[in-house]
Amino acid sequence: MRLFSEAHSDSGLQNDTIVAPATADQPAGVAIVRLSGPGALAIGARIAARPIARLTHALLQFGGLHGPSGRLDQGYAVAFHAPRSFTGEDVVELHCHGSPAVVRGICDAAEAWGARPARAGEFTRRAWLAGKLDLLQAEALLDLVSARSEAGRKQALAHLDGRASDALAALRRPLIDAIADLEARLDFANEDDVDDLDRDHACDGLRRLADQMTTLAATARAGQLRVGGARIALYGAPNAGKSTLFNALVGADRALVHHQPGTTRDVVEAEGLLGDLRVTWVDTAGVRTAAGDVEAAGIARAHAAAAASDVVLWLVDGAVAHDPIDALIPPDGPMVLRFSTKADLLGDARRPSTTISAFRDADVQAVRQAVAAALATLDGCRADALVLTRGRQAAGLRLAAVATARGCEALRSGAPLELPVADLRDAIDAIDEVTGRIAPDDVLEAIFSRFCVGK
Ligand SMILES: Nc1nc2c(ncn2[C@@H]2O[C@H](COP(=O)(O)OP(=O)(O)OP(=O)(O)O)[C@@H](O)[C@H]2O)c(=O)[nH]1
Ligand SMILES: [Mg+2]
Repeated sequence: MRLFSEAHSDSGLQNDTIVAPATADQPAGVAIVRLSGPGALAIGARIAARPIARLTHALLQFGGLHGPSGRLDQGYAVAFHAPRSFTGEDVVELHCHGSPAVVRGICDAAEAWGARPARAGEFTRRAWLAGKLDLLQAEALLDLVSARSEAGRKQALAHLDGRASDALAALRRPLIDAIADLEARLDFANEDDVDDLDRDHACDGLRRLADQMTTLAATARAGQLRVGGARIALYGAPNAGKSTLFNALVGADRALVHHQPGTTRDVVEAEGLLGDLRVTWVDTAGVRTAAGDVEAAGIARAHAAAAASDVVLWLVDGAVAHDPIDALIPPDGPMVLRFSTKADLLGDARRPSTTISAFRDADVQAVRQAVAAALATLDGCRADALVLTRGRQAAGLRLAAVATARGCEALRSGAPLELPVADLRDAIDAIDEVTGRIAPDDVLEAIFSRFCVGK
């Protein structure tokens, strides 16, 4: 367990210098290699072949970029002097041509001259150690870097701007006030000028606070949908038309289609956008009493994929009188939308509104709209509402709510004031774990290890 204040007591600065590409490992117009730490200016100056004193803060300077064996490329060097940098340390960025060979050459040069390769998330971890951002913002940075949808980008930016941190601070402040009030009464219990404690009134305030915490915790599902995207599984009996509809939804011929039942065996996935949400469409094997081991294994995967999705599109073959899957119970958990398929084979009179044909664009659009509406229901929050984005954050807030409610009950029951004080301290600790003011090492590891190297 590391206390945030301890992390800051040595100003959070590390004694070694790290290097990594800040851009993706692919040919591109430009790539950026980033150095951070006490040796960053000296190493950057050697690579840029100019005196350290000329590495002015935040000024891009053009020139040759060099390694121990000579010139590697031409590009820009820019320094950010501590503490005015992302990590709070001295930072140098080298903007080179985006070729994997050039990037490798510059990293090798930096390592030859004293830097070491950064670990995953190490730049952001250093920024956190220097107090540049809290854990919610570090998670938001990860989400922003990997955002593929408009909803994900907006959500990540709101957290990076500190909206979630502010909301937690607003829940923490009344806890501090309540503790201060109760402790004053403990300290000055015998003095006349301390008012009588209105336990019911104090308790009502704490109860409302606990409710606010529970409400905020409940937004995490919405945040996960917005940031992580949604999984939509196509599920049903063999030949129901799952793969045909999957291909139509994805807009590409991704899954094999055949009139023989039992065509799809593996789970086939494709990503796309639905409105401003990122969705993963999941095609699965037709579910029936399996004809053999291989098919049975595929059906087990189909069940697992359906159970792990947010929405199940349960397709029933509209062209056969009795679809065998009618007898099967849909998997628990996800929201189930049921459609009859192959509407084009039916007369219009026999066509209920939930009957669709994968061959008609308007029907495929209707399916997309139904899924979008289902996801909006699952989200359940206004588009501009502040929502949490991680189970970790929600779990912390639920703990805080429980401890606050416990404090409230202790107050109401007339218990000695030490008891509610201890409960409210527990609530504060739970909030502080969410923001990283108190940060257990395993939580830090779990958060930062999800970053890629260079972030
Ligand atoms: N007329 C018509 N035929 C369809 C429609 N959708 C699918 N089919 C046909 O139904 C047969 C089975 O389609 P698939 O998409 O492979 O069905 P599936 O549910 O993926 O089947 P399995 O992978 O075996 O579980 C194919 O011959 C498709 O051309 C539709 O909307 N209308
Ligand atoms: Mg199929």
